[in-house]
Amino acid sequence: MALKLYGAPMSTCTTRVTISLYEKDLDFELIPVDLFAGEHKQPPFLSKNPFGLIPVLEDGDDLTLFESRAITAYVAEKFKETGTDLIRHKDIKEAALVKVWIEVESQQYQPAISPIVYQYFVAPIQGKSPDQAIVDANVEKLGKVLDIYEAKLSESKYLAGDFYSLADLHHLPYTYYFMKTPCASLVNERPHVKAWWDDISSRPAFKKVAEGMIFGDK
Ligand code: GS8
Repeated sequence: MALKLYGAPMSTCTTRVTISLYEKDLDFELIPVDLFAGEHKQPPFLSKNPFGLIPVLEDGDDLTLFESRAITAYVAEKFKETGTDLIRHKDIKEAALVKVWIEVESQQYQPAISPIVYQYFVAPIQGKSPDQAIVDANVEKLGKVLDIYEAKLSESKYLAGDFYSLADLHHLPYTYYFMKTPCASLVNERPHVKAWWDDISSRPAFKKVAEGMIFGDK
């Protein structure tokens, strides 16, 4: 098979890519990388990503990519005529707005939400309880970001406009885990953010991926 994805079904960065592949109705092979055994820090995997992180996508024998957002951009561009148009390739202004909100997710949203998800999902696996100071600081940070989302989503159905795109898709993995934490009210109490979340998380491509998003006993 031409497309090989190295990763793990419960990993947020891996699922960011698998959702994009399902939106495009593509066949691919998911090759599991055993993080607990440290497989990603061993030479065979390091030759694919020298930073020792999943996911990695191989397209044929001559292209190896890492960084989940760069991979989804490649998938969306290479297969732009197939499945959902995730980059608005026919309209340069819409395409630019997609890029803006892709940056917002990576620069504003992820830095605030990921420490919260980490404290509730990863710390317990390491035998620790969630650090409330870290949770509180990031809840405050995320709340401010979500106030901006609430205003934006009261003007358009999705982040970059009235169309679903990579900008929305990139939010799915972390928000999915976040909604299982005691902090989910941050989304639920903002009506436009909540309606957006209900919409994007009910897409068939995501539902398929969410089945494998089981972290520890949650
Ligand atoms: C981050 C990759 C990453 O942190 C991306 O691909 O978007 N910016 C990169 N991968 C994590 C799993 S994320 O679910 C990983 O490989 N962690 C293993 C480790 O840190 O040892």
